[in-house]
Amino acid sequence: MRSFRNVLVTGGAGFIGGNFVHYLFRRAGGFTGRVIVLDALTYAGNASSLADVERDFPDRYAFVRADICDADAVRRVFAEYDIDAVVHFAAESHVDRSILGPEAFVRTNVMGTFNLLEAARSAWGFGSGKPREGTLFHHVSTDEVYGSLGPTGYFTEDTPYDPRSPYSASKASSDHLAFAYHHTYGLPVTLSNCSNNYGPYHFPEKLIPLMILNILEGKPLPVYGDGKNVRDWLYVEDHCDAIWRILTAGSVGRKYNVGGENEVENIRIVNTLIDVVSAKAGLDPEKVRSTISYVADRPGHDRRYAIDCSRIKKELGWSQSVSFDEGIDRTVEWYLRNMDWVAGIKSGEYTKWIERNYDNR
Ligand code: NAD
Ligand code: TDX
Repeated sequence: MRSFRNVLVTGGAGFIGGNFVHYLFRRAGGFTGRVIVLDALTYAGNASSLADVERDFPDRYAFVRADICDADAVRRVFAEYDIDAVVHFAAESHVDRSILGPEAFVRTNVMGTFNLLEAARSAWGFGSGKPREGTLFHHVSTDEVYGSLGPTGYFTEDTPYDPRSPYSASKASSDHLAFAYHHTYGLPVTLSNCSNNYGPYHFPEKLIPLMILNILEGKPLPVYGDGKNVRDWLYVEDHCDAIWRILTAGSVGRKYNVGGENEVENIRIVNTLIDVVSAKAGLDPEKVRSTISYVADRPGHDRRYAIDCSRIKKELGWSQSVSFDEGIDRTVEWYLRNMDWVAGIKSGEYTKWIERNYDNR
């Protein structure tokens, strides 16, 4: 088992990065190191999601507000905190936004990843001098790099890349860069391609939190196209567990697919959420169902994703631990109990709070 002293988590104020930081402190067996979150706090970042970690682990947690595209800032973090592992989540992550404004995706996902890889290579001495031992760069990626499936078949780690949106093309590019740094300079890199996550702290532009909040607020429920596109949903904690296993025991230079083995049509997700939210919030489900609104399809909308995750199961003993019913129940409960978090995100209050509370390095 590898162990690390100073883990740099980029994008730790976002959805999965934030859950991963919680996982490191609360669930990762044997982890006693320090976590340094580096996050630019874009619209999707919310450092208050980590307020409990900051309170409970003041000596083992640090937050740096910085852009991964800022080479000097990233270099300083490697030096100041003596980073020995990177878990790289920071990205522009929403497909619809990538269609409206692709440039930010190329900048952060491609140039930002390049910048981090360069900083790691230089700080750890790969490609020149004597490389430092005991380091690892884990790159977090998506199943969307593989393209779109028809009604049958699965993405394996050997499926050729075929990204079809600016988002997935930028992620595919970052995957190639990460492995190029491994092959060319010997940088110790691991990579994971995961399917759709859901759970706490999910930004309410994505299907599941958007539907939960629209149901509660009595707003229309926008379903793209015929609603029959299929995603493979995984509860976010199970993704965090997969990343932890790769970090500590995965083979360097290897990629791992992670998935829920839980294919669901979008319209079924919407109907399930209508039932669960209505039951918990005392709404009439049939009245809510009448607010479903079929809207214009997403341009280039990938039809189906389905992950074959047998490699990580076989090699690292990982498996999903939270069923879809249980995960949806927990997620809806979380949103009902954390409406202040939602309100903060929507008002931008937390962004202003963080600007008051942290130096802008
Ligand atoms: P998110 O949008 O919720 O969070 C992204 C975080 O990155 C935010 O905190 C944001 O402030 C930060 N960030 C953005 N640009 C930055 C920059 N230039 N410099 C520093 N920080 C920056 O995203 P997420 O859903 O948590 O996804 C995290 C990672 O996981 C992404 O790389 C994404 O591609 C990948 N992924 C996501 C899913 C999913 O279902 N959400 C599935 C598979 C893989
Ligand atoms: O309002 C909506 N109506 C709708 O029908 C929204 C927001 C989405 N959809 C559909 C589009 C997709 O088929 O629901 C499905 C899920 O959409 P998103 O939540 O936007 O996720 P997706 O596009 O599948 O991408 C997600 O999974 C892979 C993440 O956002 C990515 O970051 C991740 O890499």
